[in-house]
Amino acid sequence: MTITITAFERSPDGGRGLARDTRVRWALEEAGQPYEVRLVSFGAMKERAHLALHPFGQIPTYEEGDLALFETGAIVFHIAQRHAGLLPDDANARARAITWMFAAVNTVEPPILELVTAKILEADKPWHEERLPLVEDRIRDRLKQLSTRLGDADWLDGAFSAGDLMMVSVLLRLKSSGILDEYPKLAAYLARGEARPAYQRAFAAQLAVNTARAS
Ligand SMILES: N[C@@H](CCC(=O)N[C@@H](CS)C(=O)NCC(=O)O)C(=O)O
Repeated sequence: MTITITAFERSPDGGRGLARDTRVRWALEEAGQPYEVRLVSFGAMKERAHLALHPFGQIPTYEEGDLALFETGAIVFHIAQRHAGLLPDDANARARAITWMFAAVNTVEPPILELVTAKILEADKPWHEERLPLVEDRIRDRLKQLSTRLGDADWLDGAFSAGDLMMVSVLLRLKSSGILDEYPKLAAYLARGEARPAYQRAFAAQLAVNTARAS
């Protein structure tokens, strides 16, 4: 059955791989599943046809036969459940990998998104300079804890899993901030994720869309 995902017609990041279709592409690449991409403009995302797929008018979405999904956590989980390579067979290890998926989107991603909001949407506010360090410190709290748990391991719980895929995807947004460099174990973890051939293919695919649009 054909899998179709949606992605930005033109990503605001210009192809740095930060738009969330990249994590879905990555999961599909890890699972060895071919997929098609329907590009949507910001306008089209808010129109009825797309809202039927995604109630919040965002990307990515995932369609496979009668099934339509939104939310990258749910999409990656669905892919990981249906195909080998992203979740361990052992029931307890599988539950722990799923826990890391939730931790990525529910505990680590929120303060990182706050930083994006602070930098992009609040830069002109009189309290911006005062607020920024507070937001950054909240991220540091999480990174310190995450780094301690990771320790010297390659991945969060044994072999690479969908939990790592989501966590690396979330941390990628910090790359340009310099904050990650304060946590060398996490910087190395991120680099390991980025070095995976499946990630490389996913990144190249989204970059091709964005550079084709730009030229
Ligand atoms: N929690 C959602 C977030 C989706 C999301 O924020 N998508 C962004 C692109 S990465 C988007 O479509 N932004 C445009 C908008 O909100 O209008 C998920 O993980 O899928």
